[in-house]
Amino acid sequence: MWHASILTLFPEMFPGPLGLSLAGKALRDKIWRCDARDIRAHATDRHRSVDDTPCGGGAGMVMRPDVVDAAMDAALTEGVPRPALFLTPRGRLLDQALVRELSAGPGVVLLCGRFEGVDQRVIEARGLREVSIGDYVLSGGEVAALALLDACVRLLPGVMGAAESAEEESHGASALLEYPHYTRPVEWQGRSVPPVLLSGHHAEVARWRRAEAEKITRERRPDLWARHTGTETSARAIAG
Ligand code: 6GU
Repeated sequence: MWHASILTLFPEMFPGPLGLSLAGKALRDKIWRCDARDIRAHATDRHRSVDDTPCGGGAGMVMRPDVVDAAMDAALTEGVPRPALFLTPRGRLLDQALVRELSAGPGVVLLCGRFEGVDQRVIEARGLREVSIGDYVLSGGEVAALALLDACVRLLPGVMGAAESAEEESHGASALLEYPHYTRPVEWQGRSVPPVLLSGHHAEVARWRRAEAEKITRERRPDLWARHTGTETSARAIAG
């Protein structure tokens, strides 16, 4: 069973929305396990403190290395060794390549930061991989952890349908953005479904979708487009 341990000051936030829908079904099917742990359970003083003022001064509070380390120890004694990640806006951006790597392994231990941060020494001592889910600031790592877990769980064997899995595989690291989708009614509020989609010509439909996916990727994500064209070029070179 893929095993997620989450170290947080708000364990009630898990599994949260992941207890519903696809991930919730997978939880009930014992495809994965969601083990939320309260960092505060590892506090040692009579005030149960998990944070302290920053050395050097400044605003906010910093999570104590000894408390975080004890929480990590407790999580890692369960089952097989797993990669430990610290969710922070200063981390490396999460992408589908890292999601695939984590999903293919035994699970993850996720440290959710609150306050201004976590003492640098425990990040280094534990070799925590620092990961961010995007260039904006959340009030804590919990919502980011939920996003990461959702992305990993949907790739676990038995979670998605075979069709979606095959689709995922074919995209590889050089995904284009999706082409636009349409369904009935064919005419709605004066807007029509593009006629090619009603033509029954499968090859033309595929060509149209490809062109639309390329157009939207070029317009919205020049970074993805550059990576895509680069990969296409090297794939052709390898194929000779
Ligand atoms: Cl991982 N944490 C926080 N607090 N904010 C974020 C984030 C993580 N990723 C993007 N914004």
